[in-house]
Amino acid sequence: MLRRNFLTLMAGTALVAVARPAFAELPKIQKKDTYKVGFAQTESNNPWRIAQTKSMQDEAAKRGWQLVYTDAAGSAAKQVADVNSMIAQGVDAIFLAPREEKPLIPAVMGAKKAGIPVILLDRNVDPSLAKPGEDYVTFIGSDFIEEGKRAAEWLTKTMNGKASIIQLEGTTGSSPANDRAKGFADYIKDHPDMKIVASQSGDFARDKGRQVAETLLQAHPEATAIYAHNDEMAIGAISALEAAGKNPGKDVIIVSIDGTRDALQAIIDGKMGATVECSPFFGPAAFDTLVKYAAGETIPPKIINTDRFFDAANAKENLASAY
Ligand code: GYE
Repeated sequence: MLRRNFLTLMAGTALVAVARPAFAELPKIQKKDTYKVGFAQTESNNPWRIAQTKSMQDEAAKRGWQLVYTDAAGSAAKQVADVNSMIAQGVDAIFLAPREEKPLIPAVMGAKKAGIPVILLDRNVDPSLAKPGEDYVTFIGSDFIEEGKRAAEWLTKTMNGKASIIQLEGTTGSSPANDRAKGFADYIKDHPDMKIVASQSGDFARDKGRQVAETLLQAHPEATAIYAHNDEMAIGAISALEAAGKNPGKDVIIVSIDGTRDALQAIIDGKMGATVECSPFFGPAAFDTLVKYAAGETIPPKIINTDRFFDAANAKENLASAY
């Protein structure tokens, strides 16, 4: 009996040790002419995701690489399973857009254990649980804290330092939702009349954003501004305002993030104030980074995209090239 307990305990210990090999090195990748790579997408319910997927597929086609593409359909658990299936298919490397910061850690560690390098695209994982240069190669994406700050700065100026703000948050537990909230809050801290009166997740989705905005506007009819963590929720908020008999762009000022075609059109129509660009075009940078890594070059822990800013001054001239 005792011995059996001891053996079970040992088996359990061994399992834990295997799940997070503390000292194992970042997997290497051989230099080859073409690769078979995986791209694990989070969901495809918005123009940003569709543009990102197309950018990856176009780049793979251009280089003649094989792309194993999966769509987690909004489920972190499915995304972990998708990565496991890529590992089983023996891909050379995995591009992962981790839907949430913590639940995707097992996927990153599983690939590392299997000797397959991972490059994180657009979203990050919890930095205390997995590290660039150790557990995955690097993170390529925008500076979400900066995006939140830029949105807050524009809103503060436009509202002359006074606003009752409804915040529509992105997917709970995702790095852009966490950091866009933080950047915005950090900026308005120094402006005491800029107040967030309500804040709730709309899961980065248009219809969820509309529903949440509807509820929050009923509870806070005094709101004079909406800060949405992405354009899809901002467009949802426009519908909610109109349904409530309010005039978006006049009664309530909207600022958000992404730079989609619909958002630029809403700016041109005067319904939305501004949007901070967050580029979804990752293909060239993602594939270039893998090639450099295979060549033995040192890859920085973060590769940050440069993003523009759209408002009434430049929305029109950028509409045709928007996604
Ligand atoms: O803003 C949003 C998408 O992770 C940066 O996710 C990305 C965000 C983007 O669904 O529209």
